[in-house]
Amino acid sequence: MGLQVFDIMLVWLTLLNLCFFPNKASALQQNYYAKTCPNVESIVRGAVTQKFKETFVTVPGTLRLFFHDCFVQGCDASVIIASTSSNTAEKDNPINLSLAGDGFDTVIKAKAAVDKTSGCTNKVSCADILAMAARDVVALAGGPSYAVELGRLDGLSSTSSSVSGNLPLPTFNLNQLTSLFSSNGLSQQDMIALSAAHTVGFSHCNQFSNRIYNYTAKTKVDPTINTTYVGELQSMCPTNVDPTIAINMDPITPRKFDNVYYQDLQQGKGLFSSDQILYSDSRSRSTVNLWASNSAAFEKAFVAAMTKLGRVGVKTGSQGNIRRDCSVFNS
Ligand code: HEM
Ligand SMILES: *[C@@H]1O[C@H](CO)[C@@H](O)[C@H](O)[C@H]1NC(C)=O
Ligand SMILES: *[C@@H]1O[C@H](CO)[C@@H](O)[C@H](O)[C@H]1NC(C)=O
Ligand SMILES: CC(=O)N[C@H]1CO[C@H](CO)[C@@H](O)[C@@H]1O
Repeated sequence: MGLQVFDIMLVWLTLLNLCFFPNKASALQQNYYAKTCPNVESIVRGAVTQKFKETFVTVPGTLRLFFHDCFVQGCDASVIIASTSSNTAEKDNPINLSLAGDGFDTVIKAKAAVDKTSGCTNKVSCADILAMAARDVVALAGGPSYAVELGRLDGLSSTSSSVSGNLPLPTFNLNQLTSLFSSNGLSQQDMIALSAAHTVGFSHCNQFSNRIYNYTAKTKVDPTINTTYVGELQSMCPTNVDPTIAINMDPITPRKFDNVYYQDLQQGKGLFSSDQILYSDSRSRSTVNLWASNSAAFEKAFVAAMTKLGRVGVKTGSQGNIRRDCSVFNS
């Protein structure tokens, strides 16, 4: 009898929760497409694997695209929208500059593979395809795999102006990083875990050149950088460097999704101030040390953080739709 009362209360609490927090985790579920497109995950994985065989760049490209999507107006594929003569879209904000074309292409190709499957046409959102693809590229590069929550709709707006202030800068310190992630419902631990995405991919020299040439008026080189690494960075990125040159962010295992990112930080080989600060600041150092030595603990934290990232600002009901073309709003 007591149990039944408890059960009824639980149902009520769940319903109340759904009413008041419609965009929280409850909006998403793992088997969201079980009835409409049951094989969606293997279709997306197939397309992403094909792209991965063509170019490794799909790994960092797709992972970063997911992050930039979620932090600007939520995970709603607004980052994929192309600009038109009357609208400058998110992707054309200068901070994107390096969003790799291969990330966009991965989503477009996976969407095409889904849409050509009978029954699935126009049933799966671009936002969900990006969330699945981000999960798949991590696994393809040797990182953890995990069940991805689905049920996002595609957003109805995308503006360059909405980007400003919503993405972290490589010069951020721990307080700035923590507060930006916190405004998206992510903890400092989540932030430290997600930063390990920099275990793959590239950065343009201008993103960190101040650290190796012009740190402060008095100190040319950031004293937290490993002296051997400074020399390597200076030779890869000379002062008059072609601005299109990009270098590996993880100097040790650039094509493997692993916890070597944290070992890099222990040796002063974090590329950005925002990376190295995670070790320099005593408040986050113990987490870096733990994950540098314990890959399983890191992977667990990364999966939890990616799942939370995937819940940011999710659109449901009249807030969105399922785009036919991921780069264009439905007309
Ligand atoms: C913590 C704060 C973060 C800052 C300040 C930051 C900043 C940057 C910058 C400046 C670049 C280099 C862009 C370029 O010059 O090409 C970059 C690359 C990248 N970021 Fe982050 N990022 C952060 C967090 C994240 C997160 C949370 C993810 C994903 C979960 C992520 C994924 C990536 C990836 C994969 C690349 C490589 C892109 C490529 O090779 O195409 N970053 N990031
Ligand atoms: C170094 O930075 C200062 C201000 O931060 C700037 O005025 C100066 O032009 C920079 N020098 C070089 C060589 O980039
Ligand atoms: C700097 O890097 C070198 C070689 O890559 C490494 O042997 C050394 O331990 C590092 N220094 C510090 C302080 O971690
Ligand atoms: C991939 C992409 O869309 N890059 C754009 C980012 O923003 C810069 C500056 O506005 C554009 O020139 C790029 O084309």
